[in-house]
Amino acid sequence: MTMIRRINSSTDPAVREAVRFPTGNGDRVLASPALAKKTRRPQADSFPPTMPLGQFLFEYLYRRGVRHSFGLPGDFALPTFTWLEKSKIRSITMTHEPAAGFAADAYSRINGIGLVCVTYCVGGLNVLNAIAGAYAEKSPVVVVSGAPGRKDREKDPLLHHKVKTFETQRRIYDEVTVANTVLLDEQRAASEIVRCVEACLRHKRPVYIEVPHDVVDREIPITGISPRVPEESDRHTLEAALDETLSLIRAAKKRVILAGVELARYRTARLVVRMAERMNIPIAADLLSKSAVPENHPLYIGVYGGAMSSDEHVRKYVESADLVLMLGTFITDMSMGFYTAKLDRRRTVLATTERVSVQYHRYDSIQFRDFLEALAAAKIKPKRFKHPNPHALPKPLKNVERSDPLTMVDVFRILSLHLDQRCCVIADIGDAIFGAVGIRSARQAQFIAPAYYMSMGFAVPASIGVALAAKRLRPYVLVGDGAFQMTGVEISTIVRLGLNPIIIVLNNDGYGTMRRIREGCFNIITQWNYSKICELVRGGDSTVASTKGEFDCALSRAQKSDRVHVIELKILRSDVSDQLARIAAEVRKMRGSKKS
Ligand SMILES: Cc1ncc(C[n+]2csc(CCOP(=O)(O)OP(=O)(O)O)c2C)c(N)n1
Ligand SMILES: [Mg+2]
Repeated sequence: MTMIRRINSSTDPAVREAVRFPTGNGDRVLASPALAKKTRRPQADSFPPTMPLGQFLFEYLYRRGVRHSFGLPGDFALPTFTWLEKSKIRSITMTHEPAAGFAADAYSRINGIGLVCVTYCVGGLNVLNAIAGAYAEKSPVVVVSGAPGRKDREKDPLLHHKVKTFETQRRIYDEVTVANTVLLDEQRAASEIVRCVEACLRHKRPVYIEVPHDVVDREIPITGISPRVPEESDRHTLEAALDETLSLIRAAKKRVILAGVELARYRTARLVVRMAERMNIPIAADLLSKSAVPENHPLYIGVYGGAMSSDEHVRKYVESADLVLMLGTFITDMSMGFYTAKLDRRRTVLATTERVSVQYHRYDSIQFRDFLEALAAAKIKPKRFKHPNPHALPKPLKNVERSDPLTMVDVFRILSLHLDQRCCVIADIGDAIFGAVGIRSARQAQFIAPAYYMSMGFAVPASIGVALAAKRLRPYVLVGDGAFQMTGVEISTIVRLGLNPIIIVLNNDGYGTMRRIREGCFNIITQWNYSKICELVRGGDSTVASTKGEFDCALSRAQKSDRVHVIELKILRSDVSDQLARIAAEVRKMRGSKKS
């Protein structure tokens, strides 16, 4: 029987670490009092009455926490890039805009806000998919796009990079942003910039700022910076939602918290950990929120996602609980294991920044943080529970198995053995992300993946965003051969910046995930000699591994070095992780296709 009331007194160093950093990657970085103070909403009188537009734009972004920009210039954007260069923000030129978008997305998840700078349409529309992903998964990215000038637009000419009208790009961005603007009016430019940046920070979603090249140098009046008016919960609604939730918690025999991704985005994981500790409630995560709550916390039980759960014990525990507290959770087909999750509304409380639902009752006008704070402060008698998998940590590698061929299951096990709190695992789409559900480190490694939008090509560029946002984290990229062929050349930027991620290419000769669902020639890709990429970009080291021992040695060697490492793993075409095997079977059933 497990009974954990206080963990602060633990003698286990791993547990003490969890107590110090109880809130997932985002919190740790912004929890730095110095940065939090520097990034407070600026006062109106801290700016001169007028400034050149470009100077104000990047100064405001800097004061709101942006330290790096990812992108690629173009003629319409050159004057904007010149202001960026003069600012305190470091500009990182990437090989291709989609990669800039993924890097900025990962950076924003950790830093709390990020920036992409591109040129009109050819750049802006290239980065669109990554920004759509940032919208879907709530990542606060500011997109600044250079654009044709005010004068250029007068007679509606056919100008290079224009698609249909001069409004086309902004209108497309309307679908993937919470605020957008074209800075054609100098009088309103400052207040428009402030409106967009503040919306990005408030909603944790992308915004779009279009900067005509002949306006960016103009002197603009600095207006529109007003102090933040905090949004408040309706007191009576909050009390009613709380009463109903607490009576369910009191009555429940078996309770569990499903910690969601909004806990990381809104820096509120520590409230949920506190609540769990006071009430002695076990915590599960989902794929999108993995690592938001420390995985080495004694109350943590693993990743839940129906058939995609980290193990059957977690699945059974969550599905047999009579109360599931879903806090900050996105209920997506992916995180619910393609509808294999069994959670019915009668036994759930769902609290997000958008709503609080207790069983079938829905409460509006409640601030997420207020609800969590009230729960964390509530008095509830702790209940004993039986930890479903107290020995979930990976088994050490034995000497006798070192020469065995490497399987996907072992990839995640061996990697887990090498991780600690200085590591951030970034998983791309493919078996990299499905298998990563099973990563469990004894020492609180971080985890990032586009686990809802699921766009391939995320991980290698994201490692640049992670490395720049949190210098003390070393990225460990897990990427399939297919996804690597999309954005792997970003290693070129990694080498130029002197960063040192460890990039693990899972080479199973093609689109393994697709093959599991439906076989066809469309799943064939060209076999590359992945380890030669270091020669191409003229930097880093590489290894090829096909046994467990070789992978283990390659990781140790990479960890000792300060350069980027590419480890190519030779995986059998037919081999997949347990999670992918289960999920693919479900999808085949749903879609009626056969695996050959
Ligand atoms: C941008 C994008 N295009 C296509 C897909 C569909 N898709 C999902 S997994 C996958 C195959 C991934 O292949 P690979 O990277 O080799 O990983 P594996 O499945 O072999 O582990 C494809 C094509 C996607 N998710 N994103
Ligand atoms: Mg593959």
